[in-house]
Amino acid sequence: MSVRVGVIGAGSMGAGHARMLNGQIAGCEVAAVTDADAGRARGLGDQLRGARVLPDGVSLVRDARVDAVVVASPDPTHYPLVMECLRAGKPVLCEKPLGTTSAECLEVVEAEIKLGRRLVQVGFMRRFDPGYEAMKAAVDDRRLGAPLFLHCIHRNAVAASYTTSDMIILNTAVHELDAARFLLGEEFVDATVRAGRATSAAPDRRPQFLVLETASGVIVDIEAFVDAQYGYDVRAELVCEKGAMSLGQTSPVHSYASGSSGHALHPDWIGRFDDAYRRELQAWVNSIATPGKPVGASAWDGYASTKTAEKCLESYRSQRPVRVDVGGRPSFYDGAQAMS
Ligand code: ISE
Repeated sequence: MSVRVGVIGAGSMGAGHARMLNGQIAGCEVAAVTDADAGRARGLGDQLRGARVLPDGVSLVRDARVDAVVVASPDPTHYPLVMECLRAGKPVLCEKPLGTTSAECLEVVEAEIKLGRRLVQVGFMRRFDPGYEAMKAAVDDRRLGAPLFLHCIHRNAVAASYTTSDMIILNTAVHELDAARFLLGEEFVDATVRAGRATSAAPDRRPQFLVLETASGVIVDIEAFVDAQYGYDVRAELVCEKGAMSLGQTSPVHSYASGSSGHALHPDWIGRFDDAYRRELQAWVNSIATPGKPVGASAWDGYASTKTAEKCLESYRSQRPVRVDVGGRPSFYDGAQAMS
């Protein structure tokens, strides 16, 4: 059976997902697309074999010829559309964040538990990146002993002009918050955030430096800087009792020219995590075909990462350490990939 996917949002993320689903992912077809900008939706629909262009997200979710939904529309639309998918009983892969507040995310968790079926996957694509997967395997089999520190760097070359200091925590560093939860298999208990001075390229926002501690005492630090100019640069080094491990380079060649040597960087996350997006979509489609085996970040993960990011924001504002308590994960989410 081919899963008939509806894609909501025809911006760079939605269009990217739709094109991958259309040609590179087995077991599915793009049945419908929609976007608040009808012209943009038509433009995307024209590139995809057999995809209908529907007027809005709600009609796409309710459409009888759509089996599963990808939500890649603007952040404030995520929560209502995911709730609509739960009402329709359809699997949904929602781009992060699951909601704009942890309260919204918790409502999704509660609605999913009430429904009694795992239908929500959150698009934290790094869980499907081979580098993070290898690190997780090393943590899980303890080949390097217990983890002690996780050092993370998240630099964007450029950011949209409307990006604020708050968004650097809620929208950018939240990837590391989820990746750390995924790697370490535990929640955070404490967060301290210091904002650096603004860069002349973006005087209205401040690079952020987050230091968190997990329940077992692993220290995680995250530099989140969205105006780095030179390229998209994501790094992570895990220091354990008997060794350390860091993400490898993403370019296939190392070049030597004009007195320097190095590897090329991607301009943004779309290229850097291309492989992770493809693997994420394939795993999602496979999980729909074999229900009962959910993959990737769950609604609980969407909630816990947003709740932790909100606590980091509190620390940024107060410039004080803040306790983090996301509460106990409901047993409904046992066996989820993050906390196996
Ligand atoms: C963006 O929304 C993403 O999800 C990217 O992965 C991240 O690098 C960027 O900072 C965010 O704005």
